[in-house]
Amino acid sequence: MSETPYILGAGSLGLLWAARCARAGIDCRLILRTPAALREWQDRDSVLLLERQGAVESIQVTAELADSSETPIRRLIITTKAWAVAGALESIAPRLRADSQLVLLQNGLGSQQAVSERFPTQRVLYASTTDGAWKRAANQVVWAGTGQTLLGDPRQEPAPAPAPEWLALLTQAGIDWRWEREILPVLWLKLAINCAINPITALHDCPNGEVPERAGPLFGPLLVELHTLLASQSVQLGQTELIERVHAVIQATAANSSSMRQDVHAGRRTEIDFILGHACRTARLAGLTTPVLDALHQQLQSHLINLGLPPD
Ligand code: KPL
Repeated sequence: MSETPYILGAGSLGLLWAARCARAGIDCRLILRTPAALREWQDRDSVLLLERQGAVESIQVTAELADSSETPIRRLIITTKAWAVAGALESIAPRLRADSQLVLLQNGLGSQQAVSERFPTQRVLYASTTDGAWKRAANQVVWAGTGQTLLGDPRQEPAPAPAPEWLALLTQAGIDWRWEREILPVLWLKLAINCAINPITALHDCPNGEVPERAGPLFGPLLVELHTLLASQSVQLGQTELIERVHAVIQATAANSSSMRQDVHAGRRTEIDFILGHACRTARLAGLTTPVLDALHQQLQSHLINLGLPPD
């Protein structure tokens, strides 16, 4: 059976993982969205530039379109933005088989569950990564920081399943990853951290380090609401621990621009609906009252509309 991993989504993370796989000798394929993007890629001799601490490495990566061939795809890593997952997967769906396995690397929550529902026979894994990268050009990625990737299978029935063996390819690529028996609490915690940081950075156009000061007196109540939300989703974490985790991320990434601020700067659709939107909807369904979270969501939506960006 073909173990060739395909990477769907040529954003910063997709390029980074493609580069890391290819430089380790893994035969991976990058799936591009348009014929123009593929032509451009091939005009550059299929060379992907990986930049790290000022040094640039040229790596050959084969790219194709979803409908370039009928070869079945059995290992698919999806690295698109959360709002692009459904459309991107429809384009590749004819090449998936019942035994195909999908790895989802999106921010927030909501897009993952939609994929699990759309592809009920395939094994769909969820992941969360702290790998840092940004795209300098269509074929150039800057590797800003080595993080860790947590992967897991959200299906717990009939019993939590072990990691599939093909994930050893990630180890071969030098990707630091760990199998999580319960991946949903990991994604919920990441979502809570993103709810606390990303909207404030987008609203105030500030780096992560300025978040507590810019958020002002509502920051404490926001974290309390996020803790209540996590508790309603069976995430076992004390309130103080959540507050400490949020502040630790703010400190560790103080000089960074959050992904949402980067999206706004690039005039790109943000992942607001998969972060704040999902948090507010889940709070409603759980019967919680979250006035600070709701107000933040509305404020951010108005801000995005004023900038000419979609509010979802
Ligand atoms: O994940 C992030 C993001 O920007 O989306 C944080 C943790 C806020 C780091 O920037």
